[in-house]
Amino acid sequence: MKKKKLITRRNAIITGVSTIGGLLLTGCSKKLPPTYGNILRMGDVLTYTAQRTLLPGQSLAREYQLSDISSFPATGTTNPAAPGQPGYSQTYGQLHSGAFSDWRLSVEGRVARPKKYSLAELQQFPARTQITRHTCEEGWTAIGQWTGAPLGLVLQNAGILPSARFVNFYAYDDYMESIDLFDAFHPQTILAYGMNGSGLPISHGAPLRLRVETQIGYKSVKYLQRIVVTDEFVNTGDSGWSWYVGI
Ligand SMILES: Nc1nc2c(c(=O)[nH]1)N[C@H]1C(S)=C(S)[C@@H](COP(=O)(O)O)O[C@H]1N2
Ligand SMILES: [Mo]
Repeated sequence: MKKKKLITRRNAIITGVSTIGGLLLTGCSKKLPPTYGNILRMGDVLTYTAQRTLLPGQSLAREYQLSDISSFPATGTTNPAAPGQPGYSQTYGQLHSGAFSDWRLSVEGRVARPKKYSLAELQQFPARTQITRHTCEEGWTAIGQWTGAPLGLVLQNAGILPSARFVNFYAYDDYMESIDLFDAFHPQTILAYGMNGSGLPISHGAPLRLRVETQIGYKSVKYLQRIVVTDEFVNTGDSGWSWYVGI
């Protein structure tokens, strides 16, 4: 019987480690994270390098069946419309009072056509629905169904420029995260307005959240306000969390 070669997480990390030397020698910076050299973010080098080496194509995260959908806790900010709650935003409160009809997603930075998209406009992009497992750094996972516009299509619509390298996401609760273009154009990276067949509830990021299925839960920014495309890495590494957290 032929032995199947398993790519385990451990193997992946080992491969990553042995590759780093090679990458450094050849000066190939494409496979090093932008946080390279930051001692507090050394873990990025392992996960980023391992993933970029082992998954050169756009491998999909596992998708599940409707019957696999589980209960889904809401964490971090769960209601920016509520005064006194963590992440409260008066602007968000007003938008929520108006059923988000005045809400717009601004797409700006290194794009030829900066734009403010309404929810209706985002819903006109060919929608993608996916049932995936969310993994939180706090140690829980949950399976949910997400529907939204592929981020890559929206970026193309705004005319992403050749110099673009990172996509930064800003939320109403002052939360911020960024991803590189490899993850931004991943087919499962979507701007989600639907969850489990309904509109996105407030607790899960209404009216629009990011879903990055190739990375850990904190990359999936809720309550989106602004997307800024940059040609330089914007380091907001004060949270203590790694920038790159592939799963
Ligand atoms: N704007 C915003 N996005 C956020 C957070 C947050 O506090 N604010 N928490 C993150 C974390 S740590 C996780 S695990 C998920 C939680 O998503 P959920 O509340 O829908 O389960 O959202 C991520 N996105
Ligand atoms: Mo999380």
